[in-house]
Amino acid sequence: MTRVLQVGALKPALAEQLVATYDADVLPTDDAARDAYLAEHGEQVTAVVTSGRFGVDRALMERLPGLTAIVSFGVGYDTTDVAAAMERGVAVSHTPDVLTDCVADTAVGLAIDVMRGLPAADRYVRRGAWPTGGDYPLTRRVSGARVGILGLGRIGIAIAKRLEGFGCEISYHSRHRVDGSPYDYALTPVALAEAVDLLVVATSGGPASTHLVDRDVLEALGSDGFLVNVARGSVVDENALVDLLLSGGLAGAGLDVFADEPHVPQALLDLDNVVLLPHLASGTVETRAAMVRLTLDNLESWLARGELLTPVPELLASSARG
Ligand code: 8YV
Repeated sequence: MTRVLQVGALKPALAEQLVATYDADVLPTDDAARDAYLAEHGEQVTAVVTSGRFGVDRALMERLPGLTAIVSFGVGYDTTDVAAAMERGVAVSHTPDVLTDCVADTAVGLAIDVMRGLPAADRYVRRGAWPTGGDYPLTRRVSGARVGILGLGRIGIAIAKRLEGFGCEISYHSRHRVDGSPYDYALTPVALAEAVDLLVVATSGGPASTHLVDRDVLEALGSDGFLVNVARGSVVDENALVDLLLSGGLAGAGLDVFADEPHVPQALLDLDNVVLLPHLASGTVETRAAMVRLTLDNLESWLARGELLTPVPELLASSARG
């Protein structure tokens, strides 16, 4: 018997298909109703569909002893406890590749916006400041800038390729040096930040990368340096970021992600040299449709053949070892 459970709010197109095809349940959000659902049906649930925003933690897995797979929408899956899933033999999938281009496009957009001050200049025109204020202050050149990519995975590479087209000099830091990469490898995030004008964060989230961009890294980037983050808010020490932006220790930041979404620190809202986006990097009609499709295809393939199309890397690594 298959019982599919939706955990967290999902795109309507995905949620509707889950009901139409699998007669899926939705885990209630109210604590008492959730508890009652799990007590009554938890043992029958065989597959969970969720997203990177919600995920499945260890405590929820314990309430789902018959669970065989967690199918997650989004490339990032730091909200799902993959170690707990692996201990239980629960498979986990995500939706890589289909969103790479749009996320990379957004990173480049943020870089241009923040370095050239485009949103701030737009505000200048709109508030009628141009006729009296005259020429807008000079901004910083993107073409030819030295760019550091933190996390040279699929998305990091796509960002680097785009910025190569701008004549940028690319270097990177990743957990491991990437074989055959044409870009210079920096041994540490601090060394990378010291060497560049723009640091782009494109690493995956989760405990291993929490505050990888700490105060030291931001200080190394310095008062002429810019930060762009399209990864996870948890990767950057947001308090240190705010301090340095306020004190002039950093030139500016373009952020699609925050430590406590959807809440953005007031200090950031008050600054003119930051560009703030509501976690929209993959949010195009085309890419979201492809993400919905890949999520459904993973579920279908798991239920029909016991195979995930795009398992998370930890699972791939353990099957390669085993
Ligand atoms: C998703 C994202 O919209 O894929 C990711 O990791 O951050 C976004 O593209 C989000 O995860 C959905 O919850």
